[in-house]
Amino acid sequence: SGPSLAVVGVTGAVGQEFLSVLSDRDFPYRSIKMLASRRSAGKHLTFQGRDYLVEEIAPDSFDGVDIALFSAGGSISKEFGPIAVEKGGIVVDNSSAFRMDEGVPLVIPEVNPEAVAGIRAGSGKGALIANPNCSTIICLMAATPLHRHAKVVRMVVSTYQAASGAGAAAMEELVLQTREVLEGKPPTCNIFKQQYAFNLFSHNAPVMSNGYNEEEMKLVKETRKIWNDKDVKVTATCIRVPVMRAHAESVNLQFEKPLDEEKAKEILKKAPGVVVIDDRAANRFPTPLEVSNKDDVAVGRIRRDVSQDGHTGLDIFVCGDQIRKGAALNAVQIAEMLL
Ligand code: 11C
Repeated sequence: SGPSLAVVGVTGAVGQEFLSVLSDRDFPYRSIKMLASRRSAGKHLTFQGRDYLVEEIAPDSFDGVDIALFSAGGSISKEFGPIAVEKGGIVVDNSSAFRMDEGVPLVIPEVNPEAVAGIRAGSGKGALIANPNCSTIICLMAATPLHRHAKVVRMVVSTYQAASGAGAAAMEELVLQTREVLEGKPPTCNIFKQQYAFNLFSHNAPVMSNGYNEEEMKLVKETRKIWNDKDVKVTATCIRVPVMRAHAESVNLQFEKPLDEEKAKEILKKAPGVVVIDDRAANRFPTPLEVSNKDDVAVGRIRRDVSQDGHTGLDIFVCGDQIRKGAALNAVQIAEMLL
């Protein structure tokens, strides 16, 4: 029993993680279709002890599908998302294709679950729901509990983003380059067109006319939509670092009301999906490695911003698994709310 599922982009890094998360959380389903582009169709994969053929995505793939988890890139989402919806399915889309569309909920279950109120799987009424960008999810998991308490008026985000955000091929290239550099060979630069191992660089998303890259503007726009606050001021600088699968973010917050660091720590300790790692004496704070393959986002370096008067400013440092909470886990949590 349970809904009929489809996983679109099942052979990708996020697609594979969808399967792990569905399994880990005992997500109920009566059938599951494994879908991918022509390149990956025809492969076999094992899920929960059963063999599945990966089918090429086509319009009739969505006949009878109640929930479709999409992570196969924006163009596949644009082409097939509306078809799945028309056939009465609910699409939880991990691409940026529909995030800013009016009427499409952009959801982090711990932050704005109310955005999916009234959407039910199996009702025959299709809907699109967007999964936010990974940097936004990880940032807002930590910033929102504080925002609820003292209202954020301005947020400055600096990211240290992992290879996984650019897909499985980027992760493989980081390993390859590291080996090549250590062996004194020129590194293979297919994905980012520059040396990634032992280096870092501005995020690879296209740079826009205002000088921000698209990744940075996603943090600005998605935060406003998720918080339903068009006035919150957000600025961001996004950097790719040679880390495998978890993003780190430095977040500077300015509040409307005072919020001291002890209270902030107390709030974050109680926040669902958040763990506090903040041991000043031992200089122990969150690291990407520590949160890799974990569900929770880790927060530390919780301290008063000495550049702001009174107690209206805080600095925090957040780490979260990009493939899990930044993508697959968040999408599956959304799907759970539809049951
Ligand atoms: C990254 N956040 O880490 C990006 C990748 O809008 O879903 C995902 C882009 C998106 O590079």
